[in-house]
Amino acid sequence: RQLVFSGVQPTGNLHLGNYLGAIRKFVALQDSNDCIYCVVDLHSITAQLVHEDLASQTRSITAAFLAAGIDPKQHIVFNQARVPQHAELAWIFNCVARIGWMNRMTQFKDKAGKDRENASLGLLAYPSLMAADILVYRATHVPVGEDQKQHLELTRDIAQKFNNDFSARIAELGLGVEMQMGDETVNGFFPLTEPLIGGPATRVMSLRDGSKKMSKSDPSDLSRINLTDAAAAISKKIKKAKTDPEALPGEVEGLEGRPEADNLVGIYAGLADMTREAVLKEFGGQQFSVFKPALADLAVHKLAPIAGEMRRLMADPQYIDTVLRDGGERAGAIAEQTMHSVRDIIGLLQN
Ligand code: AQP
Repeated sequence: RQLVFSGVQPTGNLHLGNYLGAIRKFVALQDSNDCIYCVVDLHSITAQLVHEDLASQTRSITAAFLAAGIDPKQHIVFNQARVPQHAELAWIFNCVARIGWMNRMTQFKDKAGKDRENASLGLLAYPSLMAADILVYRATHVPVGEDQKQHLELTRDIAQKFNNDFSARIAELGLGVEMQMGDETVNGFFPLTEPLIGGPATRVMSLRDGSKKMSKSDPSDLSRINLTDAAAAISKKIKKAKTDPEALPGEVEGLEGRPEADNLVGIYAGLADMTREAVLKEFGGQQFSVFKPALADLAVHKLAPIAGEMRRLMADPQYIDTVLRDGGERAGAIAEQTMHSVRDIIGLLQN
């Protein structure tokens, strides 16, 4: 079985991009994998240290995981700060990774903006912590949206450098595992984790601007559909979504150069579990005045039950805390095993 890990930051309302790009995949992967899903609260303080509602947002993301269908008994759901081994491994990875690698990350450039000297050191080291989140469980697969691809590549670079730098020690301690790298079989401690970025909605765009990613931090609420939006708000946002005056094309090639139309078709495909081709087979030649209400109905049909269940769960914060505590204990046991080996590999005294 593969070991799947992924995380979501408690930085605001979850939106359709987070759902289609990540959470829905988390749910689908449960049947045939062991899964660890984490609310990455330590990541959320990299951009803004003081969050008045960090605790309630952490519970809200947990509620979204459960409401979407993640089973916290079969799998592991917890918040990152409960397992200090994430931060410990991140520190070691800060010493493995190079500053140049971090400086090249587009998310850092976007989030730090022009005033880079004033960005937190944590924002620069964010990918190091993300690599630690994944590798402290030696996870083999990570479902994420397209925007996280570069961070996953960096995770592989860190794993590879650690494996190379300590290859003799890993072999001496008998801690290596065989893995396939292209045509070569290598022996390493950390796996070279594979990203799982597939399907029609790996990069859901803003409803107001087809060139910008749908994001929690966009100041315009009309730019995104929040998982907790009421049916009327979902319909209004889709109705107001930016489009062009043309009808929908019959073929996918006809979406080229039409980012807003492409985005709405992708959202429909993601929600209905169809391909873009199949959506256009159904709606090709139709005007947006026909397509948008159909999309709104579909979005309400898929999202309303999740919102209802989230509300029910949020009314019982003690239950959510129990889930996180139990998940934290189980995650911590695995993470400590890895860290015990890592400390031995590096030569840190611990016994
Ligand atoms: N627009 C998107 N389309 C598809 N997938 C997306 N994800 C985020 N936005 C989209 C995926 O959701 C998961 C959790 O994201 P996150 O909360 O950890 O971080 P983020 O990417 O920073 O999310 P936001 O909403 O864009 O927040 P801000 O506004 O703070 O930057 C990840 O797997 C991500 O790929």
